[in-house]
Amino acid sequence: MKQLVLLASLLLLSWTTTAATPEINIVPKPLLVKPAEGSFTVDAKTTVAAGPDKELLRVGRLFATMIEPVTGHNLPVKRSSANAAILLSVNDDLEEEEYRLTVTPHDITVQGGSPKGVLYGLQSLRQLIVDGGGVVPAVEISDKPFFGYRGAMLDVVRHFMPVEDVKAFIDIVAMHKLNRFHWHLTDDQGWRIDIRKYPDLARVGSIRKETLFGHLRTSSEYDGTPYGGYYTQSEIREIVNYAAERYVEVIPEIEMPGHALGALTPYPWLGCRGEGYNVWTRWGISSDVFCAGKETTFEFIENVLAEVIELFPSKYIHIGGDECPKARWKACPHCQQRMKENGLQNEEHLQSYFMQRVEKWLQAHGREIIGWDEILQGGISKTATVMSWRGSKGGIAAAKAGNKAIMAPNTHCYLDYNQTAEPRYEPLANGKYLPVRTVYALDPYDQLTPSERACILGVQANLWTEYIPDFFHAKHMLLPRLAALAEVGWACDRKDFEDFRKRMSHFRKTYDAAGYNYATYFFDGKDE
Ligand code: TNX
Repeated sequence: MKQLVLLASLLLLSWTTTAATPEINIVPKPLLVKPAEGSFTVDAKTTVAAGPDKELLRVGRLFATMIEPVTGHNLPVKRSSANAAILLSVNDDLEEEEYRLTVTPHDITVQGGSPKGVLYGLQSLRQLIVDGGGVVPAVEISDKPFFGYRGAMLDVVRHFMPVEDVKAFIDIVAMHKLNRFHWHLTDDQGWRIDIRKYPDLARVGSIRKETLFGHLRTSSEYDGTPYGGYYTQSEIREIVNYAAERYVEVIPEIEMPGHALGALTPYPWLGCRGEGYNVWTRWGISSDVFCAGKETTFEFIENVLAEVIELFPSKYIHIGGDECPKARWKACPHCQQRMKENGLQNEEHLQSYFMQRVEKWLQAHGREIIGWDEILQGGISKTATVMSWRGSKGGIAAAKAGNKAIMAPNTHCYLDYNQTAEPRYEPLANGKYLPVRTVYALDPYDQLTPSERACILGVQANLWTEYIPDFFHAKHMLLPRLAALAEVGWACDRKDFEDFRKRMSHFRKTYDAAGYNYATYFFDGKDE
């Protein structure tokens, strides 16, 4: 009996000690978390020591501004300091994006395989600081991402986002430990990047006469107000730098051969009919596309891309390839002639010719292409990377063919879709239903053998903005679903939805501290 009582009290003791250990709640879920005794308080007296590395000094300063809402002032960041409490360093034994975060009652050390890894460690620390109001539980964390490509796309065509908003989007991307910003810059509803050789792209192609009011399926009302906006080359450089400082690579998308009215309107010779184009005022898919027969089209595209690669140092350039109706090509003598000369059996093969020709040009200039999954139709080169959007099947087919693929299926990654099953309580959105749970459930390796899995570079969330008029609303669509996608990308091997739900109730405090507008359906249990 005595023994039993002893056992019971021992059990109780161990239960109470575990219960007393403060929880470590970080999104995306870290690889290893080892709680320890005690805590460290970050306050106005805390200093950061970054060592001799200039880059770490910069990362330290970035961190200081991120936690300002909690500390109330910008923590001093120094090379070394006797009373430094947060110590940053690069540890060459770690992988580039890997980090180790150790909190003891005396200090906090953040080691990364590179300054990028250190920043990821600091993003985790930021969450702990916010969650505890400055009191950080002692802990040892070892963490690294599952996928190398973790992206988010922003469509600035359907609705234009000013430079400051694009920067805020990049901050959000970095906060979620994502590392790619796919920037959708051209489409039927506008051309948003200044190209020096073709000034009318920005001057004329960026403006539409008016915009559809309401939903595409039910409305034929227009707002009667001209709408436009574009980025100058110096603004583009500023944004690319801003992203690079947060270890986010910007991948520009220049759409072709479809979604091209932004270019055809100022330069009608780019289309098969050669006249009668207007920057679109509706959403959807226009049947007017780049003419694939005329040499002048390719000359134009190469000249545009020559300026694009000057502005964007990214390894990949996205060249679209989606939703290209073939009606104009069927009726175009130039396109038909091109098909005959090149032995192309049908218009799908002509599209394939188009994409492969542009890919070759980019390759000759040291870049690789990404295209939407339609680039599989009519044949694809070995070197193209497929972005799967019409479900996962395009990505699966690409991986089975040995092509690299990025999973961004609309079934899981389209953050323009509704967030609840009751759209009437939500602002106007696309209409399809995509709650946090479904984003979280994405399995990027679905139906793939271990060797095919190596072709999956990672995942991406897409924010199309037909129904997103401004960045305030964009945040409502992004957050918290982007966190679910981030966990798929970072912690695919350790997903657990109920655990995610619990951690999110803490992570939302970091959204609050940053002043972000986010959707609350998921937190209130109202999204399913
Ligand atoms: C499909 S995804 C599109 C976009 C739309 C989106 C709306 C893709 C490659 N094309 O042009 O904005 O659906 O959800």
